[in-house]
Amino acid sequence: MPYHEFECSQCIPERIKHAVDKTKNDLTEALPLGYLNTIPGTLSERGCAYCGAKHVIGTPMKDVIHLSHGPIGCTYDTWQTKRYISDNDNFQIKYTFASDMKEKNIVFGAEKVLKNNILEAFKAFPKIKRMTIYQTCASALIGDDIGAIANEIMEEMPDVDIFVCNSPGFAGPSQSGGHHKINLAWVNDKVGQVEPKITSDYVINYVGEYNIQGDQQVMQDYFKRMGIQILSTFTGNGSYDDLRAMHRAHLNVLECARSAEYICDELRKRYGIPRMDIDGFGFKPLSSSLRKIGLFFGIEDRANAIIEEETKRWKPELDWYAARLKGKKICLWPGGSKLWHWAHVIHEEMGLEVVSVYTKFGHQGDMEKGISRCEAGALAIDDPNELESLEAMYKLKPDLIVTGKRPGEVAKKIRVPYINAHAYHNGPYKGFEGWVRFARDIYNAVYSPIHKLSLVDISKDKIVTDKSFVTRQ
Ligand code: CFM
Repeated sequence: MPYHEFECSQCIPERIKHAVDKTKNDLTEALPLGYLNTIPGTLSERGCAYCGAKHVIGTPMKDVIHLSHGPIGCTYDTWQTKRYISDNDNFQIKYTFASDMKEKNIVFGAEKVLKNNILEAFKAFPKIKRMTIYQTCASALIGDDIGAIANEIMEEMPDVDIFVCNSPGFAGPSQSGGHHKINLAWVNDKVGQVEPKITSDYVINYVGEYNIQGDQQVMQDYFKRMGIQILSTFTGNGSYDDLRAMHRAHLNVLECARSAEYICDELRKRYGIPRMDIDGFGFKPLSSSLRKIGLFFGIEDRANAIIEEETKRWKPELDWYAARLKGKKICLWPGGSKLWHWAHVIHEEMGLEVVSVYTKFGHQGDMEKGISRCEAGALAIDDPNELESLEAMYKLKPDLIVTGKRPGEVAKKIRVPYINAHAYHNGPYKGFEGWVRFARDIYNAVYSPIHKLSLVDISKDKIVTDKSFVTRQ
């Protein structure tokens, strides 16, 4: 039965076209609406455009003081919820900086406060000479000129460089608006300022890769073994000055197109650097990605050698998990592009049945790719709220969902195990080894006995309340 035909006394009429199932024949009915403003009152799971700019793309840069110009809550609420690690002792994860705007700053302006904060931060960390500053709703609404302050500081302190990102929370329907803004700001303001040392005939920017629990480092290892120089990574484990040299790469290798296709397209237009979309998740997509890069540079043999070696090493482990996961029902509920990176390959290589896909902020094209890659009958939802995801779980009875912390915690209460799609559990999940780690986390989640401790069991025909375990009271 299609989702919108479920009996739902609280259904919001505008939401009906945001959920469809894959068996719809009429093409105009086959895709949920996507990337529209959230309907007020639906309690969306989305993040804001400030969060998309700062937290997804800006802050994985490793050798930088990342400062928010706004109330303390904006930076606190975007701090340490994702694990974008780095090889410089995780400076960018350990510290967060904010100008801590208060009511009086809203009335009288906060430019002086900001300037003092910048000086204080550089004084506290004298080895760090690079800074990013993020506008928030509060500082945008009162019109503080962050760019002017940054220029003043750079004149006073010639050894520092500051990047300003004007992407307040309201600059788009979701975090995706912030991705767009920071992509363009970086290419406009910073690319072309540093001349890199070229050490190979094969030079790439690795783009749309955020080093969640080490994804970038796994992939970097393959590229290095192929003799490829990674000029910069945008932005996981990436260095500020390397990213100012992006204009010198021969090829942009793009992982997450949702968040970073904009900068690739600009680099193609302005500097003639081609864009190649790749996929580091799953043995087959990863193998063809490495081969594709090899083909581009005429070093396909090097790619093949790595694929052969890694497959031999890791495939037996993957198959062990796949045999035990076969037929288990999974909901893939990430934010944007992971939905279509995972939908087909998790079925083909781990044997799982994808019964639902959703995206918090993906554009219509992301959903189109996602839905085309999963099984008939799968339920597709755009920008769901908590009630909708609960209803979907009751109806579909998945063995597992892969999603964020908020829906994940709700799922646990009704005996549905969850894996964190955004920060991972025991990642990295990219690379051959990473894909096996993902399978292992899924296996551990599906078979863990802990879920029986929940009060609600949705695996029964009716929702039952089993209180037998609370007899200690
Ligand atoms: Fe790209 Fe991402 Fe994603 Fe994304 Fe994200 Fe993320 Fe995600 Mo969380 S950049 S679109 S805004 S792959 S933070 S690393 S996991 S929602 S599916």
